[in-house]
Amino acid sequence: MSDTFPPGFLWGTATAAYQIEGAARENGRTPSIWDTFSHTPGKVARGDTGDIAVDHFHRRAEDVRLMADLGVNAYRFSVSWPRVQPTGRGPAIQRGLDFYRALVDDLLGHGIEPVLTLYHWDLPQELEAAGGWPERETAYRFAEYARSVGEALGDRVQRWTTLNEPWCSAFLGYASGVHAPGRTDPAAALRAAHHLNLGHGLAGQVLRSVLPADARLSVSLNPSAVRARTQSPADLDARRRIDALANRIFTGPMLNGAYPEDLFADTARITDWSFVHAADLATIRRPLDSLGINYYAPAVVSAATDEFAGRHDGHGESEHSPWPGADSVAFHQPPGELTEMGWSVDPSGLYDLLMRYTREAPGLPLMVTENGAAYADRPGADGTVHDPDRIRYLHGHLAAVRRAIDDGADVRGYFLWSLLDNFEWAYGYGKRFGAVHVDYETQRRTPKSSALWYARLAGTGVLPEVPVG
Ligand code: IFM
Repeated sequence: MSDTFPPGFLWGTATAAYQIEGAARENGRTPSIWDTFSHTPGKVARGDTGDIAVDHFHRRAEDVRLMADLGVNAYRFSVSWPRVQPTGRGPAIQRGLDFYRALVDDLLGHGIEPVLTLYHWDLPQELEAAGGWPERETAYRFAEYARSVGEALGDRVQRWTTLNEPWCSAFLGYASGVHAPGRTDPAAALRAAHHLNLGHGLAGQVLRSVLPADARLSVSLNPSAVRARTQSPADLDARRRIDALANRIFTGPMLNGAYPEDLFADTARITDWSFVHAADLATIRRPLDSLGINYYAPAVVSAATDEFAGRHDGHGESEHSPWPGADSVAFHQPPGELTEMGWSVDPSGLYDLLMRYTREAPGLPLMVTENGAAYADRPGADGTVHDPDRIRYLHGHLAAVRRAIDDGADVRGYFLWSLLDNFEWAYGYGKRFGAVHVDYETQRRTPKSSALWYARLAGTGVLPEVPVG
């Protein structure tokens, strides 16, 4: 296997607005569902919020210089919807757009390609008050917001992503409730999934009409590399159910213009899916220029026999399942090494997903838009931060990407999650995913050894060895 990546490969880092920006009440920004959720006692560990986060809003220039020093050639960030369109309707406010314009100009000035995500989970609270993603209207509001951002930044941003991980928005937000807005209504979660799909399609339509012809459109999914615990028919059926709810519910309409029939059957007791209008599917199936894949760990499932009953969750702690219609499925901890999130370290899941979408979406370039790991990193006495576990994690996953390329996958880029330690949603600041350490008291940034290792890779396109010790 070659350890050299193709020329032109994008080497990036990724972040999301609510996780890093802070400045939650500045320049006309209003609360998003995550502001409301994080300020609700008991929803986020230690009561952490994104009010200040890592103060990226004020440290933008420093953070871009940090990236330039690492030698990455791309940066994936998200736009905060309530910063540019505070009520979720009507004209965008210039002050909000100015921040992203300045960010993009800084990036371009350092030769770093901006990769813009429109929605990384921060729905304006006013839209949630009007019903949120379970309501069809939210998809139209999203398209209107996409138009404003497209018109404002289309002259300088070529790569556009509609949604980040719509599975999390729909099922962690509306079924298990571990994410904002914290609802626990399985029927609402399925409606939300459809309206996220519709929002993706409508926004894609609008973006194509306002962006230059060479703009590239994508979506970032977090498909589950789901495996059956045994090859028994019952365990294989458990796998099929989770595959439908995690993966095909999005790729079905987006890539093939149809929801899977087995999904309808599995969820028939929860909803009749009458909220899907006939014309929606053609809208959702928009030609994409690449498919973004976010990957951290595989899932192992079985039938929920008595022995395994109640292990319905794979994401966060809730008595409510994020898997509507899959009560008959149990989740298992795969054996082997775990990250600080309790997620297993298994690069073969990434390889499998890249090969799967190579087969299922022939001709569609792939991009690993998130991959990384949380570890309990602490500065040493000399102030440096050594994170050998993260280097091993990254090395293994990048080797899997390289192997997939050898085997025919058209992978065009890799984005390390994350540039900086940041607000890890319901876990607050307790989990550190950054290649750059952030001291949350002083906001001091210190590149960890993984950042320096990644810089060598970005600079040469050749996978460096894992340092010994
Ligand atoms: O921090 C998140 C990110 O916002 C979305 N993908 C997974 C990451 C790690 O949990």
